[in-house]
Amino acid sequence: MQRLAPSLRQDNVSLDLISLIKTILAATKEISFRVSQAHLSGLMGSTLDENIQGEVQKKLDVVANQLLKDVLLESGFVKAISSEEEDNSVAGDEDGKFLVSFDPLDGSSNIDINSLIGTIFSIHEALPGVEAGDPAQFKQAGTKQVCAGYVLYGPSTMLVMTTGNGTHMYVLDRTHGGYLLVERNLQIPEETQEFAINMSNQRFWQAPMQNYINDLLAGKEGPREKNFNMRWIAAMVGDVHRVLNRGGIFTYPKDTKDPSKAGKLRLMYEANPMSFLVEQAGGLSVTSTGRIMEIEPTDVHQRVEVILGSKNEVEKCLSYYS
Ligand code: AFP
Repeated sequence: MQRLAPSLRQDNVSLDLISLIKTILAATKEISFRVSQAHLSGLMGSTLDENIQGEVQKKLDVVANQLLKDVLLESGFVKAISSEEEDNSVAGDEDGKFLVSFDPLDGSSNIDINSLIGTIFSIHEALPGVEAGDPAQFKQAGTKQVCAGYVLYGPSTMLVMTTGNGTHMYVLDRTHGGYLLVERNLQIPEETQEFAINMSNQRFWQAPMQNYINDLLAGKEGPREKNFNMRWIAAMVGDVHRVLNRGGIFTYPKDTKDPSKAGKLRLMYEANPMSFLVEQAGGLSVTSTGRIMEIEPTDVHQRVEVILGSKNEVEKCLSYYS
């Protein structure tokens, strides 16, 4: 099985970007270890703090964030970072070539039940002429990402990553401590009979999403003339991993549950990196009005509605909005 660096060189990834990716992955190996030991080392449960999104931070959120922040800011490759757990973007090296946005532990409500969680990251090139401390660095669309990926802390620790040459999957081999390539060029099947949505929000959705889901639920006897299955992991990283591996549609639509949030998921460190991975695997990733990766960001913590997965099913869902 191929090791990480040769697989990236095969895709003509620059040495600087390879070094940055290795830096991120060094932190994920430590996070993977800390997650596995959390019960034994007093890292379960919540802190007394909230992040800027008003969510209570888990102890592991804080540890994972600090690990990533420290290695990235010390690396010399990074001009600035933004994280779900940081109020604002954080300046790094003025000469750093890259910007990294990350969700250190996605799905943190799963921590306490030993269920799927993961780290999501997105890399852009830094803007020359814009200072490291200036949040305007991050006002770059998802189409400008040079790398995106996630590490899933499940039964295996898995890396799924793209640098724009397909979406590849790796497994952390604990015998030598590195990630090994297990599948090149994941391809999402165009058709599916599986959907993922938090059904408890049904009454808050807009009419088109209500109608679409009602038709899926009607099964063989309904207009879709086939039965659909439903899955919800409550960690985007786990749901997208399933979609990348066996197809499906995943959505967190706009709802009126909390008028201050247009959608729940965050553009910069959830929706954009997942969109890059999904598109590179032949799927679609959109809002009800357009491609997610074309959104010009206005804020590092901005939220967005997300509909992604198997191409034909995403198009079908969109047809309910037109
Ligand atoms: P955290 O990163 O704060 O744990 O949020 C996880 C998440 O944003 C996303 O990964 C899930 O798809 C979604 O929340 C789950 O939302 P519900 O709590 O509504 O099921």
